[in-house]
Amino acid sequence: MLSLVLFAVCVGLSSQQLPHGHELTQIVDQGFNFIDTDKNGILSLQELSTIAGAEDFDGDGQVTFDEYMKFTNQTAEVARPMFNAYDVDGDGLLPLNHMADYLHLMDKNGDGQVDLNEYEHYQVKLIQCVYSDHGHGSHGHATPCILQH
Ligand SMILES: [Ca+2]
Ligand SMILES: [Ca+2]
Ligand SMILES: [Ca+2]
Repeated sequence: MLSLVLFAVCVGLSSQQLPHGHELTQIVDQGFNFIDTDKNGILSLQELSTIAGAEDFDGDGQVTFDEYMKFTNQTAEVARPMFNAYDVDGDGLLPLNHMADYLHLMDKNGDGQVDLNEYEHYQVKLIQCVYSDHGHGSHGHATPCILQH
């Protein structure tokens, strides 16, 4: 089970057209700055958990697709591929208690925190995977974009 942090990334995506290069990096950086509430250039588990909790509007400990769309303020077309990438078991729910696992995925050097380079590396690859699959005949969870390091 991955998680929910990336939703912040979707904030910069206004259509299904995939930004790339510098433009994509800028969007990813915006997501990083959004999550990094104390602005120390590092994402802690607490910061990731805070953002994930903000998506859970009804406070039931899980983020549904409707909650995800509401948080990212995106259309279903844009939000769905990214939501599906997080929802690896396909039950339509993203539990909030998997943030540590998610941090671990991005934390390449294993210091328990995510710096900008680690975040950029993971998010750019994820976005490219998610949106390059979209519209090419894959349905739902046929091609989950789960990145290991
Ligand atoms: Ca921070
Ligand atoms: Ca919820
Ligand atoms: Ca790290």
